[in-house]
Amino acid sequence: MFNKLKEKLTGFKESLTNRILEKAAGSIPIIDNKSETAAAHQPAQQVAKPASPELSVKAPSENRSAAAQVPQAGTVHEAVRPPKISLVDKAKSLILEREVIIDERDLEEPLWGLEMALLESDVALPVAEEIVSSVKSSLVGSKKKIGSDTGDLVESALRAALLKVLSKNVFDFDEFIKNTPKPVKILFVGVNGTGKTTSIAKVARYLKERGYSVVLAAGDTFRAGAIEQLETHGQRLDLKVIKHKTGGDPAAVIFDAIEYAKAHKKDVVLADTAGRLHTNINLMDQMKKIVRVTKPDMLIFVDEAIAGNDAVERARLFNESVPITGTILTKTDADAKGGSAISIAHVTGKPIIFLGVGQDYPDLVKFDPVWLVDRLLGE
Ligand SMILES: Nc1nc2c(ncn2[C@@H]2O[C@H](COP(=O)(O)OP(=O)(O)OP(=O)(O)O)[C@@H](O)[C@H]2O)c(=O)[nH]1
Ligand SMILES: [Mg+2]
Repeated sequence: MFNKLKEKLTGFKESLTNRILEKAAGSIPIIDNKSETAAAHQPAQQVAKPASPELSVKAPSENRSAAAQVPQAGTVHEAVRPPKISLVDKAKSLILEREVIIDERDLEEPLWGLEMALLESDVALPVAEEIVSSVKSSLVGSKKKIGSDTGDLVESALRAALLKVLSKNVFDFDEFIKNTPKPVKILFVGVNGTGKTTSIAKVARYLKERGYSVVLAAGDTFRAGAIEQLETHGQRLDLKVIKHKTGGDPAAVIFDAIEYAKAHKKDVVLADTAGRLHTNINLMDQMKKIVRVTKPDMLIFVDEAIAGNDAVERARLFNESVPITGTILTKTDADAKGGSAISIAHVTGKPIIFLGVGQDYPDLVKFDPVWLVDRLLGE
């Protein structure tokens, strides 16, 4: 899940962390490996710098007190010289507990890299810009204590920026079901093959597990085999499926399912619909009619995470046509990029309700920004 984006975010964290360390190190004299080697080969009595590289990595103030422990000139010989250490390691040790002021120039290049990484991962441009600008504003200007926690500093700026974007429009499905008069009517719409019917089955199981009674409405009267597909789920989950014949009026089927639910005191009606492209005016008009006739409490747009920007754009257009309540983003298990998951709620102004994380019934995760950010940042 989101592996490519995860790698890119790790790359950003590392490049910015190193940059901050380099900056902090820049103000401190570093004895490089060449001069050390040269010094070690000088006659012992000419060695002016501390003879041990171990001492050379300490901060100047510490060096003064450490000077007392320096072996006297003439006692250094090759056999006891510790192994060479890299400049970066030296820098890290030198700047432990120091403070550095991070300015815009330090961030320019890594933030440009971050924006590119987000865009390549199908994060929508305004969302990528918002993430970059939040990271920037949380890092620029302030004095930061630099030490072993420099990586944490960058990570928490990134975490806060992602959480800010993802926490807009959060929606509690369980609370909504609990507080809505029964039967709660939920209509699932979206383009072909994105996982509408599978998501209905997953949500039905989710609701059953929480003690609700569920009726399924076979509102995809268009695609051959669609009614049978829903019936199979109904049998497996032991649920009533209300159906008409293929080619029938979907609004009428769903209306009947609602009537059935009212008569039998069922809690929730989950209504399937045929896949439709947002560009097909007739099918979009048909969807509007279904909404007009059945008055759903929730209109869930279902799309697949792997469609990236396309999924975000389709969500935007469906929402313009008939206001959606939110999205179920499926196939996140197969999505390396993660961009649609980051962008879709921001672009539509409507929440992600669930994520589909596999093909089985339990593979449904109630959307939680912290859960997603933990995955994006590789925890
Ligand atoms: N890996 C994975 N596959 C999924 C997920 N959700 C659905 N699928 C698969 O996607 C395929 C299409 O699922 P359907 O539920 O039939 O999709 P649909 O939107 O109802 O399709 P149409 O009715 O033809 O428009 C099936 O093979 C599902 O198993 C998911 O979260 N992860
Ligand atoms: Mg279907």
